[in-house]
Amino acid sequence: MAAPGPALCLFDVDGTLTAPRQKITKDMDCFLQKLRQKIKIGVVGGSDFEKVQEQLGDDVIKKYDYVFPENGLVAYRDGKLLCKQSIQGHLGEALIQDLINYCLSYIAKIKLPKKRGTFIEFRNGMLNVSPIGRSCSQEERIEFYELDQKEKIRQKFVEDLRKEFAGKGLTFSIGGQISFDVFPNGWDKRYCLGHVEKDGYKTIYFFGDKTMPAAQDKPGGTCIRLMSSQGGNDHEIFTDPRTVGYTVAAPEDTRRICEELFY
Ligand code: M1P
Repeated sequence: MAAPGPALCLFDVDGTLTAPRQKITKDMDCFLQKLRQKIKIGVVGGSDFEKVQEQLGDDVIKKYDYVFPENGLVAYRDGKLLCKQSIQGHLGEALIQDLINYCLSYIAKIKLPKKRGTFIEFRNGMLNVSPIGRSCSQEERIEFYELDQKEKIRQKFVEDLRKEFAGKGLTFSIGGQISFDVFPNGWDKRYCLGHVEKDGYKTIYFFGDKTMPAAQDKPGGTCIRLMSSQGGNDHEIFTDPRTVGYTVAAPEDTRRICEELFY
């Protein structure tokens, strides 16, 4: 049963509202719009705004009270842009270039069954790094993901980066299937809570699929989050005292829990 008072439901996207990097189903879309008649709803994803739109619809900012791409480093409320962070402004050009150059040369040295294009996606508040390249097909994506689970390609890559960039205040976060995100420490999904705090919610529910800890955090230093079978980029917001967290296994699970809580 939901707690009394004004409440907000915040949902992760991949694995929580949709299959990874896929469009939301009609059923789930309708369900969320009905839920919105009872409670405010928002989404917080690691992906950038274009990908959130691809998955949740071009009119996503009209369908959700809050839309937080890139962990909330880009933020929309009530259909309007609230803010956009700048990673280059925060880290400075020298560090950004060292990071990009290092990643590109690391990728150049590894042999994979397939390599495609867009190895680094420069976003507003983060860099997204993909050893296979973001322009791979869906089949190539799954092939890489299965290989990565066996050979820990991304895990080894972020372990290496962690050593190389120790003390630079960077987080390396594996949240999806073919890539990892790099951003300043603290710019994880908790970042979006700063935008909703002042709106006076008594309860902020959070639903995510990658909520398990997988962390080796070094205060003030480099933070690395390694993906265990379920660990990943929802962990910090899930355990934050400002949220009531729910772990889900798939969109159907999200729906079931919402029905139990709000109907
Ligand atoms: O939302 C989780 C992740 O989704 C994508 O990951 P991938 O393409 O590797 O499956 C990316 O947009 C990533 O930034 C994001 O964290």
